[in-house]
Amino acid sequence: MSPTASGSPAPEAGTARFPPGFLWGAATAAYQIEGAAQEDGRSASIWDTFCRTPGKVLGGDTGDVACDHYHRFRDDVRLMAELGLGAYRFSVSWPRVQPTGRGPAVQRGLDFYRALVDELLSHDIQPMVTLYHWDLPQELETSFPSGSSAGGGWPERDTAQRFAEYAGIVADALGDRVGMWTTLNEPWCSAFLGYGSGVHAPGRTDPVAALRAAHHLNLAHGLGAQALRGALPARAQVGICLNPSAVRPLTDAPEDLDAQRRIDALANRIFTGPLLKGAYPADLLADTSDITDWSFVRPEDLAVIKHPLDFLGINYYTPAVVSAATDPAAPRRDGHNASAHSPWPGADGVAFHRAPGELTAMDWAVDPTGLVDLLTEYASQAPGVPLFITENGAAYEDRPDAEGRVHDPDRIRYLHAHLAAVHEAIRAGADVRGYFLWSLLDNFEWAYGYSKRFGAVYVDYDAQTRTPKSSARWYARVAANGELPAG
Ligand code: IFM
Repeated sequence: MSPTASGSPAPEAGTARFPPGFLWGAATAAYQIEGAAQEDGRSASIWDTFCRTPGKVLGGDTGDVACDHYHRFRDDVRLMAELGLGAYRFSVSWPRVQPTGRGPAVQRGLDFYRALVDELLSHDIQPMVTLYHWDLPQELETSFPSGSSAGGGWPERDTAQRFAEYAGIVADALGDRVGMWTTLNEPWCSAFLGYGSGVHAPGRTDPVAALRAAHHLNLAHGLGAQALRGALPARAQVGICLNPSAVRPLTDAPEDLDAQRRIDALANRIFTGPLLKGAYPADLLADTSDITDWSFVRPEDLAVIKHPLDFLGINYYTPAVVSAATDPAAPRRDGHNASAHSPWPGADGVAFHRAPGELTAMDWAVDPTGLVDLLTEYASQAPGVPLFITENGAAYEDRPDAEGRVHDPDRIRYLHAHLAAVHEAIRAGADVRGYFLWSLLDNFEWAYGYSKRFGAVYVDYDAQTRTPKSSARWYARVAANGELPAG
């Protein structure tokens, strides 16, 4: 997919004008900010359970309170308006609107999202809804159709049907006021971190379950998109947010190129194959044939998954550098929490290396060339499908100074370089329509708890105060001018 580890030349950081109508937004996710975990009929999600499992989340942190956005959303929307955001991407908490993942909806849950959307619209901020950002109702993980051996959750086919039902419920409630919809956020993480390495909820470590989950997430996207189409006005735009990996071989040696091919199959083509071409890649099926015969894929599924996309959301943070493993016992450094279990079924012989570049607080290398590569690659793989960057950003060790201000020059540099990359991809012909900074607020960073701050706005979790960091002010100016200043 991309050149060797040194990457392509860095995009020039000069003044860059973005096309008229380019959407400047920020993104969040329900479990990471809402809190109110036991209120108004919400039930437990797999993340509530995972957080309560000793040793799974740093410091035993939970999303119980998070940023208390459930109660403070009006203030948060006012803040977005002050920052001049044109769009806001948020996710709906499935267990808040359909507590057991089956059956009737809870009106109070839906009312919350209607009120949030109304507040956004009254400030001229376009909502983009994500239906699933990892908070599966626990009940769907725990109880599943009798006779199934998949063990519930995404490895279970029925979960895809349940997702379609839930999609229809949310579309009925918000379809008159939301124009942009995405089905899933980063299905790779749900499948391979949730069921492969087990560093995400529900914490299972079974390669077959991970591959089954990937397929049922693809199917859920297809069935969910059908349900959205059936309920939404024709003007509504329906897409999906992927976190494709810019995979680079350490060297051009054939064994390193083969490592790149394997990871590209598991990170990228396992989703884009069925989504864009209606088939799983032959090399992926061959690489994993010792693990599964893929008989959980029914031929009719593939046409469902290849549902026309109105846009494709791309989440990007850092590239991956891979080689053939010289020492199979060496620790894997693949950008995700260390685990004894691999999130890469069928790729045991692949080693991950630190990409060149400065590191963020996640130990992720700053390398915007990966974003240029992905955008140009996806523009050619999905011709005619507009692209959005639905997440991009960085965690740093932000702290208020003596006056209470938060200066985050590293984040400004990161954002500048990545926006320059977006501009470069647009100049090269990619139809990129908007950019959502991850994240509006500091928030619950999954297995890292509250230890990592990705926000453009600093959150004091005890006082629940919000302080825009200097990057938020910087981003507001870029959004207002539609132009990136010379760097
Ligand atoms: O915080 C996450 C988000 O939920 C999904 N994409 C990556 C972000 C940073 O890790």
